[in-house]
Amino acid sequence: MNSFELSSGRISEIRKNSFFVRFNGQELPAKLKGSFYEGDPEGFPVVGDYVSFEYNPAGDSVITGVKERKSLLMRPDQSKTGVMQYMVANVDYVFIVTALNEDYSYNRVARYSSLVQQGGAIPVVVLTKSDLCGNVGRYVREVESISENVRVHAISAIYDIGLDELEEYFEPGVTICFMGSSGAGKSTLLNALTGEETMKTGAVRESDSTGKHTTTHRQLIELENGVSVIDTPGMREVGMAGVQDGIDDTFADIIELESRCRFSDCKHDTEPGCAIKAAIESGELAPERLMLYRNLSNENTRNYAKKKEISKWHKAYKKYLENM
Ligand SMILES: Nc1nc2c(ncn2[C@@H]2O[C@H](COP(=O)(O)OP(=O)(O)OP(=O)(O)O)[C@@H](O)[C@H]2O)c(=O)[nH]1
Ligand SMILES: [Mg+2]
Repeated sequence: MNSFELSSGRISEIRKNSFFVRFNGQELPAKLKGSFYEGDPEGFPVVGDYVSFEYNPAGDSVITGVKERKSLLMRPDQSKTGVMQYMVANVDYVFIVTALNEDYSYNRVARYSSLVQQGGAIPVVVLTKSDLCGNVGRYVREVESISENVRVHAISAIYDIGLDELEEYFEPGVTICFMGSSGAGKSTLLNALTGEETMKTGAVRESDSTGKHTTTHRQLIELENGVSVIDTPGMREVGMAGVQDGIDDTFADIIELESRCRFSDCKHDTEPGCAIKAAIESGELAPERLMLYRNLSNENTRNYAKKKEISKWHKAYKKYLENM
């Protein structure tokens, strides 16, 4: 390839403002073309993006464009400013990795499932450390009860239990992203599945079973079988913002029931002909699932309002600067 020829590759890693582009089995260091900084933050490349770039054999190549995305996962910034953080793109499956100890949370699985479906990927809950749990079946059933759109597998990476169930996802051309809390066993699972020490792993604190952020940045690895995997650092919080469709997909049965209420604006309170109340009475719908659906939706609406407020403020400030 000649220097400065336009090629296309895939973003494998981002460290501060240094980008790495995977091209022909190499990782090329790259920078962004200046115009990216004037555009929308959503247009910035993230790990997993396919990009066009000008090759520079002697130094940084220059990323000139981002190709259309098949999926894009995002979450609200942790500092609760209402700004979105774009995480990974072009992922087919997200392994929502949750350990079968104090890490396990019904609520968090629903949150991950919502953001994954919002982004256009398929959520697969992987319950790890099954060797430490005496009642694996109970947790599998509980995850299954959260959403009919979520798949679930219980595994032990250390004792090689259940790993064969995950093979069906490893089809050539597929991209799988591993997400979950620090210490949940994402990197250990990745190593077990690839049969080599691809990622560093770390011990967890005994006091609360959580990890110490052994993996510090997102990284895309291309395996020999043509599958790409993305390991990510542990996430502490999964806030809800801009993911109402994803929440509705997770709780698709509730949306379906609502459509059967006699009144289209039914509050499921005292209205006659309420399908939600009838489903709770018959035991078809668990009241705690309805509560979870409402809580996640309310949080999503609150954060969205905050985001709009910030963008209004941003625009006003820009106008003020322009008129100075
Ligand atoms: N008993 C048991 N321990 C496991 C299993 N999988 C992982 N571990 C242990 O859990 C600890 C954390 O594993 P990691 O793979 O580093 O966790 P991680 O999710 O990658 O954590 P971060 O990189 O910090 O986000 C390590 O001590 C692993 O040996 C398992 O299936 N069973
Ligand atoms: Mg890790």
